[in-house]
Amino acid sequence: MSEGRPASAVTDRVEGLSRDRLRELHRMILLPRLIEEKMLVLLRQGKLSKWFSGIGQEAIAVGVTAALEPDDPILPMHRNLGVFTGRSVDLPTLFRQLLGRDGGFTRGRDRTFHFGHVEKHIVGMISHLGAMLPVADGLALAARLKGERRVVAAFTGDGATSEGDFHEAVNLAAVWRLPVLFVIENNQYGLSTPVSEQYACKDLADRGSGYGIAAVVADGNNLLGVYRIVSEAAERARRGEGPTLLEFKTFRIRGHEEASGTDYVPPALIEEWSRKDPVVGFETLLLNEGILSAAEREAAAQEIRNRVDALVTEALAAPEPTSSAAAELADVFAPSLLHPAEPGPETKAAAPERRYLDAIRDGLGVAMKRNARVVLMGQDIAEYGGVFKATQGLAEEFGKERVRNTPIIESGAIGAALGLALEGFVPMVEMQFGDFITCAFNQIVNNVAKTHYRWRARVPMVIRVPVGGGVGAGPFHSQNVESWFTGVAGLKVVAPATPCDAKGLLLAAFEDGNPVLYLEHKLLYRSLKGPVPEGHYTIPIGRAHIAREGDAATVVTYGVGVSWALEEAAAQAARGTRIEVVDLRSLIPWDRESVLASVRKTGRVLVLYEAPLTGGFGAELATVLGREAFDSLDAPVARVGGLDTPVPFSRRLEETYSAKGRLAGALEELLAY
Ligand SMILES: Cc1ncc(C[n+]2csc(CCOP(=O)(O)OP(=O)(O)O)c2C)c(N)n1
Repeated sequence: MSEGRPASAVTDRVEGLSRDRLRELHRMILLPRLIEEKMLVLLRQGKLSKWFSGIGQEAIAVGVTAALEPDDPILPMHRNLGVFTGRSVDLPTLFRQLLGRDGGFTRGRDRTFHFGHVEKHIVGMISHLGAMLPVADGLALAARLKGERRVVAAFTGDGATSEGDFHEAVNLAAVWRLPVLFVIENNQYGLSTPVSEQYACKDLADRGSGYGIAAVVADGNNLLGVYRIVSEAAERARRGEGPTLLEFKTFRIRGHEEASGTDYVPPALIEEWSRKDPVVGFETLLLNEGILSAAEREAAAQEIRNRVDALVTEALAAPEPTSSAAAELADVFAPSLLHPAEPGPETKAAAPERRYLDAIRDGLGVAMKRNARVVLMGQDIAEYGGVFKATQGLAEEFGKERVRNTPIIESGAIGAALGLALEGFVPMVEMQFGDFITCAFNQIVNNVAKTHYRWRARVPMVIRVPVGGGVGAGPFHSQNVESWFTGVAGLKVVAPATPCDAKGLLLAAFEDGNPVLYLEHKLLYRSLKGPVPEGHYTIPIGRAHIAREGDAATVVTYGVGVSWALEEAAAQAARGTRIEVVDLRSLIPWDRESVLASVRKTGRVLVLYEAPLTGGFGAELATVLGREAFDSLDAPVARVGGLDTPVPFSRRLEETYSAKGRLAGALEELLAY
């Protein structure tokens, strides 16, 4: 800055930027400031419920947005209004969104900046800190796979750098040399916690060398400095030189959110940083350089204030959002893209016998051949073929760009898959064991599952989850995870019980165009064989299958439960009792009609599942059947599940745990009722 320069001095360029560009930048930084000032007034008037202020930090959001190309994806956080205004999102819609009115970007489904904007290449945040950082990796990978030179910028606060997702995302970007700029807005507080209680390194940028990537620490209140540094990092990324960790030092002048105040912040710090206000600093530079006059500055501010007032008036006049249950439910999933292509009985009869595991591998190969946008990710899935060998040979056949070993990350892999999905890819993530899906829980239930409902972006994704016990693998390699997810709106859940369904449901999951949890049973991998038609076919998601016909009672089950039920039905048949076995195949959505028809026919039903009894998915089935089939029932709905304990390691103990051992007795009881 050339302070003290005579006002008459006129410069054509500052830091290589033309007068017009500098004046444009001035409006870009002024607009979010003046909108925020208005928001604070509305807050005091009770017309706005909550506001996270970015006042004093605008140079970062504006500098990043201005330095990137319009089609470079940006993932802003809660103080980054400048990204939205910088990308010129439709302001009337934005104001209705900010003020929670009808006609906002999420139509009342989520708050303030929690939305993405496909045309503006903005992927909005969820509340959970850190969660968008691995998504940036996926967006960057998508750009690379498409051969585009786009760069992705992901924002994070200093506090959120303590989250696991931050580390997984930066490490993944480093290992894959992805064009991502991780932009840390270090405003020195995470809610009330000062940075001295958040991390122990001097600068967060120091971590860059630990990840093996470039890192820069710089003044975040200097708009032109931010602009230059981001431009340079973006150029490096476009040249294929990988990600950069950018730490911009700034300060949160106001409270964490307006209601919480700043009592815990030393006043001297606020005073010190108020003197470094980025808007005032930039204006002073422009005035000193003769780029802008005081009168022009005032005129620009007045014009923006008037516009903001009008936008607020218009938004506040809009009604509160309304909807119907049907409309809300309709947006949980994107319309399915699946065109059913079920194999006919002759095809099935002529099909070669294959193991369940081979059917899965076959399905993966067919999916990859049919759609070049299918990308597989997971631990040890490339040359090694996965711990169960479900992906064996695929890296050789389709290349390592599409069959990707990830570091040992679950959350990061799902986040990256979300980024790929948003760019039109169809990612599949293999959980090495279903149990490890807990490490990806947040990404799945909060990020992946809710995206379509919130802002209608399609998320095609398959998460393969090797589940179940019976293999002596103990409490951390044997669990059934379905009930952790079936209560989460936005996820489809399938659980094939046969090799034919394993392939057909997998292909359906790839083609559905929504997130699908595909629960494959480890015990069945090598123990179950059956006909598997060659080539492409699908089994419709949401349709049950009568695995054995009968009239005395119905067993409704899925996954390994189908094998158990068929075994028991065969034993009953030998005694002259015909048990009907309904294989659910899909849990979400589940086929109420077929199950109810069976139960109404037999008048007795037992719901069987491998997971612990209490709170299992079968409890949902039992409730619905108990009510809907009440008039046809000759006995109360029976339910058999695992013991309410962790899955024990010893095989003997696991037999005690397993629902299998209690099935015969429960069925006898049901028949005798
Ligand atoms: C996973 C998670 N934990 C806690 C919170 C609650 N929370 C919201 S913002 C915030 C502070 C964030 O600090 P920082 O990342 O530095 O960003 P800043 O608010 O300072 O911009 C906290 C703790 C959250 N949203 N998500």
